[in-house]
Amino acid sequence: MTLPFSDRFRSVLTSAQRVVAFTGAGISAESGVPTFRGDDGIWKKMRPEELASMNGFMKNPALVWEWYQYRRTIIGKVQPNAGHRALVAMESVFPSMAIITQNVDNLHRRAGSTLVYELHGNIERNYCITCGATYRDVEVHPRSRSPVCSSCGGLIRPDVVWFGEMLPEDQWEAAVRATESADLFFSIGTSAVVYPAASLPLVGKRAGAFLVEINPEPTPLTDSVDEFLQGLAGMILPAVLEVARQVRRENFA
Ligand code: BV8
Repeated sequence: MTLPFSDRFRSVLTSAQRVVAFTGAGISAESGVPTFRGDDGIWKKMRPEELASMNGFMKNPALVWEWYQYRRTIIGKVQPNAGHRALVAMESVFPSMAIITQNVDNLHRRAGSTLVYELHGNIERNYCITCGATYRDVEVHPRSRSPVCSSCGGLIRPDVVWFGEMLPEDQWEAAVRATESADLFFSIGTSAVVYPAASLPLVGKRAGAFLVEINPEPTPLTDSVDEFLQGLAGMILPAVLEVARQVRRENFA
């Protein structure tokens, strides 16, 4: 697939040294994982505050567990797609490549990406809200409110960041450092509305990165980017990879 990339973008692909790919639910859509806010979005039916907040969890832990088990079932059946795989291949094209993801589906790691910062946690991990004991797989019994901790009897919750909760400090600080030193920053498959994660693209641009957005539709970020590649990540990222290999081969031949 040949795309009309601008000369500026081609020149940046030729010289880029430190690349960041900031991703949202859209990069997993072609794997079959529903997004949050799209037409098929999982938040079309339920209010996010009910499902992705501590208040919502304490009010109805069974409903929140039902939602996360539903998402775990979907994620357990899907595979990384061509978009995830192109980002893995870019690790051998650019000297430094970091993934900063808002996704909790672990698909970047399963695809083989080696440097992944998870800003909103990981759906494969759980912990006890009382003693902090961590759990991988938990059994959710239909009639129980929530799985409970075998050590202290506290409620177990998914290890994801809910609304009103701080992002994991180590992941956030490392993501900001990578963003501030990037010379090429991709914002891929995100509606760019959830903060503080959504502040990263402009932090990168202000620090000097060439800012590229990949999305089938415009977002609040689109007017500020240097290159808007309108389309599906699974189509566009392999094309970006191909052009990057070609221009760097020509340039370093
Ligand atoms: C916090 C749980 C601080 C995990 C989620 C300003 C500063 C700081 C905070 C705020 C602020 N303003 C408001 C806030 C509060 C809030 C917030 O941002 N609210 C928004 C909605 C207004 N932020 C928070 O609460 C954060 N915490 O700030 O704490 C604090 C705390 C205490 C005291 C003081 C301060 C926590 C945010 C994390 C919330 N957790 N989910 C889970 O279950 O997954 S949010 C949820 O949205 C997911 O995590 C998801 O990752 C995130 C972003 O969504 P997207 O990934 O962008 O997905 P979406 O469906 O929206 O868009 C998909 C896009 O893909 C679309 O554009 C579509 O066109 C595109 N697409 C579709 N198909 C494709 C595609 N693109 C490419 N290819 C395709 N094939």
